[in-house]
Amino acid sequence: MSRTIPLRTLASYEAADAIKRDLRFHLKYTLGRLPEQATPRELLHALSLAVRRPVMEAFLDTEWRQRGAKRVAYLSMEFLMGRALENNLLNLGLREAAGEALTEFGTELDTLCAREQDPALGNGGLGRLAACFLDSLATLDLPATGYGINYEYGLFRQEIRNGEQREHPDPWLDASVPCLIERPEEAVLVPVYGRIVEDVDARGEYNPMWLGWRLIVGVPHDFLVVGFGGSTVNPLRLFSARSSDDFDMRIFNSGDYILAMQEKIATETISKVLYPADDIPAGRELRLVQEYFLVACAVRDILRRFRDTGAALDQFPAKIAVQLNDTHPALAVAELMRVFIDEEGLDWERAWELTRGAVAYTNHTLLSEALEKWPVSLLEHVLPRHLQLIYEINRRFLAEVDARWPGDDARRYRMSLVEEGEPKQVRMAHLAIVGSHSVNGVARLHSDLVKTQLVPDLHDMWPERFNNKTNGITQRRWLLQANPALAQLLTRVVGTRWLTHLEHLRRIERLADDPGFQDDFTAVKRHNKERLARVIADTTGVLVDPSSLFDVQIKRIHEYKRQLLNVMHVLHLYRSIIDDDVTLPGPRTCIFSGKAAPGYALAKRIIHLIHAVADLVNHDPRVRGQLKVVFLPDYRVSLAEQIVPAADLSEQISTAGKEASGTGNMKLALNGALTIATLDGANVEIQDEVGPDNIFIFGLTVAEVEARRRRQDYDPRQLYTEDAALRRVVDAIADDSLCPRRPGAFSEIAARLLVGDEYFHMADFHSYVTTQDHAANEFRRHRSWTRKAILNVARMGKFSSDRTILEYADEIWGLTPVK
Ligand code: 26Q
Repeated sequence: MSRTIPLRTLASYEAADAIKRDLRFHLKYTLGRLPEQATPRELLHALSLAVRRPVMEAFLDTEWRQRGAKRVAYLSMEFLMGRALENNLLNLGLREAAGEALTEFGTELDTLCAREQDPALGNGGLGRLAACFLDSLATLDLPATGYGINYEYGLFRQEIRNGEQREHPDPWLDASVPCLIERPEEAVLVPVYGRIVEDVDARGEYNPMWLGWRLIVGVPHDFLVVGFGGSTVNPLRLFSARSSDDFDMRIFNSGDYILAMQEKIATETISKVLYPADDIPAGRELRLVQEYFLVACAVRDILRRFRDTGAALDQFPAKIAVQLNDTHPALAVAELMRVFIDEEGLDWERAWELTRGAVAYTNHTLLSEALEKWPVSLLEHVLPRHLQLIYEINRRFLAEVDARWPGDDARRYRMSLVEEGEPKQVRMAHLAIVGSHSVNGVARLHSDLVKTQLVPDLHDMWPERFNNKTNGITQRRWLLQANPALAQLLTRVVGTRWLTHLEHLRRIERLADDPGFQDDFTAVKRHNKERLARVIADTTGVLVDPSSLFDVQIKRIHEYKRQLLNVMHVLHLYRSIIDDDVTLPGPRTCIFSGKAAPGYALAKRIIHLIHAVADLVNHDPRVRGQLKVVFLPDYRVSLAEQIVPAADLSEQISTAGKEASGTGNMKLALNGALTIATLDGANVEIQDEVGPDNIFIFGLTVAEVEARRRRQDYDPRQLYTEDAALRRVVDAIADDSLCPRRPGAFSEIAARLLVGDEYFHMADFHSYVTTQDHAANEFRRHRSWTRKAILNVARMGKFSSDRTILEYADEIWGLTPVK
């Protein structure tokens, strides 16, 4: 007879009691409710407040311990944190205790946690990476502050109406957010606009004055990031833009009340909304002001902290590492120079040494259209002094280029920070690279392409600056929190060490063929698929079969990510069933989720197309349940947490050379999905880790894509003519049968495929279909599939963001843990 093991320690009973006590306290004295009358929303609020006690204790203790230690400032326009409460409970080891404390309120912890709104202060991969990094930094006891903007409106909410995306505002601050602590005492002042008056100082040295600026107040709000184990709690410092009362009073006093109010509103607009595009940078003045606002607030906060330590200014790079999450905060280079020169009175060489010594830059994209450039005229209008400094940085830089390659005007032209043309623009990636001591890509392949394709001239000049840091994800959120059933199974077999040492999961390799373990693993997957099937039924009304192959593509909608190739495959399966009487190896459920940038018309068309195909396939009785297509609206972190654990097949099918890394690929594989992928981004390294037998690779390689582009002989129409299956699919998109009431709705999509097909859908179609067919057959060999899935989980150790962060800390930041 097996005896139940007493899992709960005395400490956990005490913890439950403490939470219960604080929960009652906050219900009564913060929210004014008797426990019996509390609504679920109030309970959630009170529980979040109760959890603040241990969080604050650890935070204050962390600040004390970290004083004087070197710190990284992680500057990012986006942080996609996801829900905080459950994550904090798990990292504090209080999840059980909180569940226990809630029993007397007749509520389940899960239901309560599910009511929390996602803070969606990011678009996608880049923002979520920043959030995983903060989790790892705190878990590894590394001193770090995240710096970002406290957008009043996060990424828009997506609604689907008649198959099309509609955007709605996401006023996440409407509900009181107990995870944010306002710090009005630490507000900073930021000047923008105005003009430069040339002048000389008492010693006769050039001393320009920046006059007539408008003043913005940056009010910090700390979002506390609890590391696993709860000993280190680091701040994510988010700034809200407020107008300066002192400043506005001058206008109020001059009698123009309306003008004063207008100025106030304009200022507060700066932190109003996150730009919802992650492709073509909107060259909008408001975005530039947002970027500068972040940089200026962060730099002031960094320097205030630095001065508090009493260290001399030449210690700056020894005490501070500034990491730029893409070029969005690249103005930090100019801002640091401005502060060092104009405010601290350093000479240029010294200021440059301190700046370059501290700053490092991460690149996240190779798409040339996605590289940030700002018109010189706009910079001059918004940041006149910074433009002067950028010109001086460029003058000195080009002098170095001339010295190294005399007379090579073409090179000089390519390398300049300023792109000649109409309009003249500043290349932010060049500014970031010239002003940094480290430049990294986010996967091995990507980092190589940064060197050879994106900025080969800069790499020629400073090869030692360039390095790779392959992305990672935190297993605490993406396995422990998202997939409790699998987490429990793994812990039963190998213990809890994987929570901080993901490579420890290697130990389940020996069980990959063990029938008992396989059955448990299968039961977990089944459980997660049933859970997702309920979500699908509730949100879309479509009933799906949990024993079908769950084929999942979840990410932003983009041409280069090729959701369209996936849809083409679905149409191919459908037509084969209907026209050719084909029977699939087994039923398949194709699951899509993702948002399109509101201004990206073609991406929105693709969402519409997915819905049209879903409508067709799901309602045709001839399909006999072999194929279902669903689109889950409003993709966000909390929805990903429900989809990822239930996936069998992970779609990572970007055109080779376009996806910098991808991180969804890692989340899905860690949760036991097999990957169907091109050799792009981190997929290459995932294959290295799991082995070629445990992943489905297809399609053109980077070299093959490049060869076709170079030869300029890619002819999608020829493929259309020669391949009957492909022709049938393209015709189905083109011929209006999918949109009888909206003739022509998809004709542009078909036209793109036939003319140009920039992302090589047509070229990869055949290889993709063949590989999908292979995957479907493999899925029916249940034992062998499960073995592969287990090996995927076992071999994801490299893709923990803990590993990534340790590399950044050792090789870029020179940071050591403070325990
Ligand atoms: C820039 C200027 C103006 C407005 C918007 C933007 C903007 C905003 C967001 C440009 C790009 C982004 C986001 C990019 C992004 O998410 N890139 C992804 O980064 C991930 C983390 O490194 C990678 O895994 C993905 O491959 C990459 O696409």
